[in-house]
Amino acid sequence: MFAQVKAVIDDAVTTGELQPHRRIPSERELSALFGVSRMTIRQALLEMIGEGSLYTRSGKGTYVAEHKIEQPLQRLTSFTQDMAARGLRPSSRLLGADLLPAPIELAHVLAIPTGSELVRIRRLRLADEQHLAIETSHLPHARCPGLLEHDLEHQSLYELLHERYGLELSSAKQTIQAAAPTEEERRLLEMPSGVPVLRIHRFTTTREGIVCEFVQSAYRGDRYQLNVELR
Ligand code: 16G
Repeated sequence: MFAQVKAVIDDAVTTGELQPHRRIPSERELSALFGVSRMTIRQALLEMIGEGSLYTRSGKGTYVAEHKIEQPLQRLTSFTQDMAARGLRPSSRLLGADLLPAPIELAHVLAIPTGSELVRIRRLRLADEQHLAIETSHLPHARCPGLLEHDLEHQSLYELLHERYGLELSSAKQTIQAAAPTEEERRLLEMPSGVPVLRIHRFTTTREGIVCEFVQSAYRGDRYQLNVELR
C-alpha cells in the first residue's frame, strides 16, 4: 500500500503538479484521500524524505524539495565547472588550510616520501548560496609550493593548479558511498535529519600520469544525484 501512495506522490512531484517548496497535504488528509492508515502515509513520506524528494519544516508540515543537481560521471570536471554548467553560481567558504606530514598510505599512492609535506584544504562548497558539499583536498606541497598563499576561497582550485603550477588534471579514480553525516557535516551542510551524504573519495591524475590530488568529499544526498552511462 505504501509503495502505491509513494508512487502517486512521486508522480505528482516529477510531473510538476506539485511544485518545489509547496506544502503537501497533512498525514491526516492524505490518509483520508487514499483510504489507508496514517502509519502507511507516514512510511511513504519518511521514505521520500530520505530520498530527498520531500523535506519537513518542524511544526510546519512536509514540502516538495527542489530537483537534485545531476552530475554525469563520464568526464573529469571541477565543482566550479559543474555548477556553472547548470547555471548555478559556485562559491566556497574556506574551513581550513594547512600543511601536514604525508601518512604512509597516502604517500604511497601520491608517490612521495612518507612524512613529506602535504597541503590540506577544507572547503564548504555552495551553489547559489545553498550548502552542497564539504571537500578536503590533499596535494603534495612540492608540486604546488606556496599554494596556501593564494586566495582559496574565491577561485577554482583546478584553475589555480593549471595556471600557476602547470598541473592539468585529466583523469580520476573515484569511489562513492552513502553514509550518515557526522554531526559537524549536518550542521555545516544545513541538512534536515534523516538525509544521508554521498561520501566521495577521489584520486586525480595529471595529463602526464602523476597522481596529484586526494579528495574526501561529503555531498548532500538530497541535493545531488550522480548519473552513469553504461555501454
Ligand atoms: C570537484 C571534485 C574535487 C575537486 C574540485 C575542484 C568531485 C567529487 N570532486 O568538486 O575533487 O577538488 O572539484 O573544484 O567531483 P574547484 O576547481 O571548483 O575548486
